[in-house]
Amino acid sequence: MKPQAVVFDLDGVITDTAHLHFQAWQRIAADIGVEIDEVFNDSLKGISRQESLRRILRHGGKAEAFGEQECEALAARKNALYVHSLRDLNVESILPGIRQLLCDLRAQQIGIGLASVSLNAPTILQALEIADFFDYCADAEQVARSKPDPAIFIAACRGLGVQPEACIGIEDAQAGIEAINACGMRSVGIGSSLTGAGLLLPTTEFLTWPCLSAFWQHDK
Ligand code: B16
Ligand code: MG
Repeated sequence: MKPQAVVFDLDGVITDTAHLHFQAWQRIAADIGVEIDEVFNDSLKGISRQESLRRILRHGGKAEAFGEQECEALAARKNALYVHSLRDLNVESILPGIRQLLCDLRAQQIGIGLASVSLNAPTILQALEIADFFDYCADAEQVARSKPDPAIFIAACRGLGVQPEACIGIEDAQAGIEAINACGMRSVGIGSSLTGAGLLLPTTEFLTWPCLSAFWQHDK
């Protein structure tokens, strides 16, 4: 027995752009008198751009300080900084083990999907030169609710033409693990501080096809 598909999160699973998001948000936050640190940044992982801004404003006691248009302008400035910082991304920016896993999944004829809330996901996959591996990438623009809502994972499974129960989802964020579990997929967490993952691996180096296959069969 094999899973019919594996659905990947992007940031933190395929490549590590969390520090680039952080640097961009830190600049924007500083401009409006809000201080954020790496610990706070952890709570933004897997969270959409607009929701991240709302959390930053709340964190700085400025939840009501900006109108809708000003928020859109702040988010657009953050994105411009972030996109600029992506210029150095290349094939070497793929996290350890991921390329091999994509090759093995393909050899096993297992569907490969993406469930990232990043609107920059297509650009990033192209820069990493792995876009062709993906059978379906859920479009974050069409998903109104951020993780932990399962909508983005459900959209990925639907696009792949498989039931969530027949799939594995891989995430590095707590909100993402909750999203995977909520739609009945089997969850694999990357990191040390996640709760509720069906399988927890310290880094992507441990994320291999034999490991996923054993998890699937053991958990069945
Ligand atoms: P963008 P993921 C998420 O990616 C990031 O973890 C999160 O920090 C970011 O705010 C979000 O993408 C939106 O990204 O501003 O590029 O649309 O983990 O879902 O792959
Ligand atoms: Mg992530």
